[in-house]
Amino acid sequence: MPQSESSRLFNRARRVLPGGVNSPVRAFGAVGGRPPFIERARGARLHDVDGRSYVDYVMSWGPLIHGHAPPDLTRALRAAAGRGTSFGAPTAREVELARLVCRLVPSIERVRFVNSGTEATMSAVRVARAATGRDRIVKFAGCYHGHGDAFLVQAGSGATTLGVPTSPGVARATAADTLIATYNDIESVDRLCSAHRDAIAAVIVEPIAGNMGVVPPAPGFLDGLRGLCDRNGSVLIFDEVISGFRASKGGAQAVYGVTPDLTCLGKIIGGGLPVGAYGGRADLMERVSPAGPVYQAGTLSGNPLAMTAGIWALSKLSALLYRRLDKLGGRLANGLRDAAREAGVPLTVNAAGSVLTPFFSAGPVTDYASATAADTDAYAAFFRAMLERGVYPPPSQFEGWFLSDAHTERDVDRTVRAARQALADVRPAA
Ligand code: KE4
Repeated sequence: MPQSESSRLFNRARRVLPGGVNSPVRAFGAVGGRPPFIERARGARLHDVDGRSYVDYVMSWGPLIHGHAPPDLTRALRAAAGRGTSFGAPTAREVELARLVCRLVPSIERVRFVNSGTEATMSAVRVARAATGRDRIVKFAGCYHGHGDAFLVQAGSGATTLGVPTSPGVARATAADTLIATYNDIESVDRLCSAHRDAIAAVIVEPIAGNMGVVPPAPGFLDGLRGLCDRNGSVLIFDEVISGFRASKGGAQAVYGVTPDLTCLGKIIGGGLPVGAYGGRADLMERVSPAGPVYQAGTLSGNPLAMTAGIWALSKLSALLYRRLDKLGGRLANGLRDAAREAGVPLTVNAAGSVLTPFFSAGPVTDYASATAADTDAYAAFFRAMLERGVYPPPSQFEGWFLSDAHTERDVDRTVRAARQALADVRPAA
């Protein structure tokens, strides 16, 4: 059989890009096979260079809540590009997006735009360390906050997917300042606060975990973190890079009614262009240069094209959109549950509105240990069978399936039909 164009491109890619990709999980290392190279996308569909199309549930790992290439967004970007792609100087658009963010997320009194979620979380931790004069942070096993050194300790997402939750190259002293707690186990955090009293600058948490697969917070967990941080004088950082503007217009903090001191944002805030942001209490954020001494900078921060896309994406958020996405997410989650029950395959589907994860496990899945007990070989077989049937889920058991306003009930029903067939291919671990 002649070599596919994707395969030819992958061979060329691996001679110049480590693993042939610019982000590890894209290489399909955890699910087998070779990744299709994408030529274009529109709505909920990806089209690869070999003429195949797929219903997309990666959606660029979360940013595309309105779908791929919405016509009025691409029109706005064309016009913006004609006015210049980058100035390295203040623009009205970055003020407009900042005002939008502060209005949608009231805990954010000041915000700084950066170019990725990684930059956002790195910078938020720097502010917390400066404000408290402390060095240690608490993160949760299985949570992923980008590839900053301090976070690559028992990290989720691709780090877990590829079997390196704690990355080589992270200095021992850095790793020593990162304390690990168990998600949904407030006692594990309390023990760390007692053992490291007055040394913990911040607790950083995904308020709805998405990087061990989707794991919602247990009742009282987020409130418990708020109370421990208040008692311990630590900064509570919500990493809402996934849940921001996904869980609701105000993110997970609006859904659960818990107010962090700092919030990290990404993905949806850039409408598919590279934007991250961190923000929160004015007394903390006014420490950031040039208002204060905590240095943080970026050549392309506040980039006018990215600000244009972010303004468009946030301006299109509506109560109707979230009602529709929640309904679609429930349809898909229940469809997958029914398909697995009919196939006799143990499957636990964790869902949070329009993002969900089918774990190949009898469940429940409430933390990193129960998530990583899932049958990743079964997920890989299921993934390959879905891809063959024109459905593109995330190439990892430990990621979320994202829906968008471009997905339809027909897409979801087609996905569930494909899942019924694909589950017949899955041989659950004996
Ligand atoms: P980026 O630096 O990738 O923009 O954001 C890092 C980040 C921070 N916080 C959370 C909660 C995140 O989920 C992420 C990035 N998410 C992964 C997918 N779960 C990005 C995909 C990839 O690494 O290729």
